[in-house]
Amino acid sequence: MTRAGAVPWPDDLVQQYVAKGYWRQRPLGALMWEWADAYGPRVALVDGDRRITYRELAETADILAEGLARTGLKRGDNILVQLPNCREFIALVLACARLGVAPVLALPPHREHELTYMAELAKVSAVVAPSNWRDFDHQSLAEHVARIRGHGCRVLVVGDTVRPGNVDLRALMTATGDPAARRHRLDALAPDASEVLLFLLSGGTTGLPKIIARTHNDYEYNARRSGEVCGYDQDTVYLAVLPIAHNFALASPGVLAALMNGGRAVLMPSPNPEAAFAVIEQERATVTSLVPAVARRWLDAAATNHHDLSSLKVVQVGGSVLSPAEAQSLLGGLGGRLQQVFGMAEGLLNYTRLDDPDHLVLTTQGRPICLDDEILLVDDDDVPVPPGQPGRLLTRGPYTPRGYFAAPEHNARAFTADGWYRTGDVVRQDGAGNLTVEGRTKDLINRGGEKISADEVEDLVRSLPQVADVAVVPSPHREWGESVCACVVLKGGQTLDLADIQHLFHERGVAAFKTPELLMFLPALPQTPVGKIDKKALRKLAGERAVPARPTPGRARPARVTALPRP
Ligand code: OOB
Repeated sequence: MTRAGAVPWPDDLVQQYVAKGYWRQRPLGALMWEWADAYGPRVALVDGDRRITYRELAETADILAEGLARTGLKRGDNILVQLPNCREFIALVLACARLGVAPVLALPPHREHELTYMAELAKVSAVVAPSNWRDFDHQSLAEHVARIRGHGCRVLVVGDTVRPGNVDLRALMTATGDPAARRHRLDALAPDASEVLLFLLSGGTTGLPKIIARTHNDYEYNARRSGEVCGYDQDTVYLAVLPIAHNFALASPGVLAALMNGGRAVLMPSPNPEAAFAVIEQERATVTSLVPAVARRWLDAAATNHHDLSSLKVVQVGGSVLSPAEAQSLLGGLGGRLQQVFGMAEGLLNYTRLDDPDHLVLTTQGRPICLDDEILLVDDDDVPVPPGQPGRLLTRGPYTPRGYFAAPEHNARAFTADGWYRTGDVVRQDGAGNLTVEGRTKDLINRGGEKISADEVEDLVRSLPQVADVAVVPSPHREWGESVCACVVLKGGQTLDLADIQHLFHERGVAAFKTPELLMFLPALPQTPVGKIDKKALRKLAGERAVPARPTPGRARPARVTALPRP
């Protein structure tokens, strides 16, 4: 069964990937029981004071799978999942894998704007959300999204106050009955490994985010091979502080590889350093993954830290640029060995290796995990650049899908005719294959690892009646690396401030992290000789007006408004 909208790999490559052992042709739900059979009584997941063994996890996932089936979900269905890092998240992904139901992994900060779009794009049959999270009523939002989606879309809630009409997900996780019989019944429902396991969200380059269908085969390899490269074994204790809805924390190598190897995944709801340090000490965490923005916070906090972090063997950093100077301070700063990671929800993963010399760990973002990851660096005309020169990175491989889900027009631009994915990153490759990220051509803002499409923000700002034209560019930010800067041309006699934009974004239900933090007024947007908006010039202007770090993330933003003289 293939989902309409998922783009398959060419047949000859499918055969090759299977023959080479990349694709195991086993659905993840079956592998889950392999892990449970091998490591049954060992602790698989830690979530607060809850410790869940491999056997409990597999049995719970099975119980939940049958519970989901009772709500009407079946093989081939998609569901929208918006959960923070918690045990229910993992149990749900595994339960879905058992049934051939594919979760679309939304992020906790997403709101109506993103969720309604994804629900429709993936034609979901249910929305799963916490009842409340960080003072936000997700249950009401999920109800709203399900109503707009229609088609009998159900609401499944994780939390203590599940309203009538909605399904209590935790109630679906308890049942009596013979686990072996249940396992047998579910084995009979197993999907094919070539089917979609889950959907990851792309930062996207134009408009609203695209979703990426990852199959059982390719995503299992993504996690398994990452685990091999990163030395995962039974002693691995992976601390998940970044959202596990992201590929990085979920499967690069993340939670999934910890589970595959008989290790342990410790789930935390936020990357707050004080809380994380206490948990590292308590759980003797051996590895964690951070974005540079979080790594910087951890380094600051480490100066006054009294917790024992000596168990940390590896600190992975990826998701956005880490300068060599920052990498240097991370080499010993948090105890563990630094490992740079350059990855993407679209597939290709690069890691510096644990035995690489320091100079590679400091100056490169590593090399691909698979011999069959194809790397091509090209110029603006798609002509390969000479070795050692920076170029636009194109890639293909056994865990890089050949297109976004249900996005044929976008795919025509984002992929070449012969299936290369245009990453939008500009990189250099050394003789040994190591990549260094030098920049990007895609029009987005990378705010602390969260990717924000300039286009999407521009469309929203342009809808304000005061705005004649707008271009959105990154502005350097001490804390996030980049922040969103809106360069606005006002209509005659109009005024605007950041509060107006914030109000609009709030009204439209846009994830807060996309809201511009810096506003610049221009008499006209600068243009390139061919008449395109000159974003390079705007980035330079925005760069001269860096936003200071905010004391409390997510709270009031500093209203930095800059009026520029007429050029
Ligand atoms: C990870 O995945 P995404 O999908 O959120 O973002 C991918 C993009 C890359 O194309 C690149 O532009 C940027 O994020 N990026 C980096 C980077 N790692 C990712 N830019 C510079 N240096 C790096 N080390 O971000 C992701 C997925 C799996 C593992 C790690 C990161």
